[in-house]
Amino acid sequence: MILPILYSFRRCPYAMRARMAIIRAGFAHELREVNLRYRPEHMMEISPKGTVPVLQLVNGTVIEESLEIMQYVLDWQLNANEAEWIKRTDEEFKYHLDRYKYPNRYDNVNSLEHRTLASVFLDGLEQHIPSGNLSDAIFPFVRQFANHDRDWFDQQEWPNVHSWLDSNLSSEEFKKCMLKIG
Ligand SMILES: N[C@@H](CCC(=O)N[C@@H](CS)C(=O)NCC(=O)O)C(=O)O
Repeated sequence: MILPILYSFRRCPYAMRARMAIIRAGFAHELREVNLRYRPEHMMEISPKGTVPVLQLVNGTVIEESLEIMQYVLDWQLNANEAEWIKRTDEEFKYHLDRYKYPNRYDNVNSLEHRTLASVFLDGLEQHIPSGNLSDAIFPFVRQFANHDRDWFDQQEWPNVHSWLDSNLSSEEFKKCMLKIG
């Protein structure tokens, strides 16, 4: 049987949100794990920008943005609040997360300053814990932030964020999302 193809990378937060949506929707597909150093020829043909996730439907349509994959498989129309939180996640939070985690990849970056700036986002999230699809779109990024220095993260006064993240990480769906293939 020919199935839609999902090119993915297990630890990529964008790919995780797409896989979570696919699991929730029960969307039948063929999962292809990608080594980002040696991207498959077919993936580069259908999506030359070279990022994961990429979903190719059976009719040949290619969806190459994680949020669009979520929206397609879940038939999800974002409301204004969801759109705003996703924008903040993908732009503001991700920007500071990358500089917190990988300061050496940038010029003149102080990792801890970016941890503080990323924390502003988490202070906001603490007051507005997301649910449903929105939660799936955000938590893989917060997971990455938390894992970078778990001791520090655990000491922060974000009780709602901590329990929200824990329940996402221990869910059956997330375990399925992180299963190793091949
Ligand atoms: N806006 C894209 C971003 C995807 C993205 O940047 N994925 C990373 C992996 S976490 C990637 O493929 N990086 C490879 C590269 O940029 O060369 C989306 O939402 O799907």
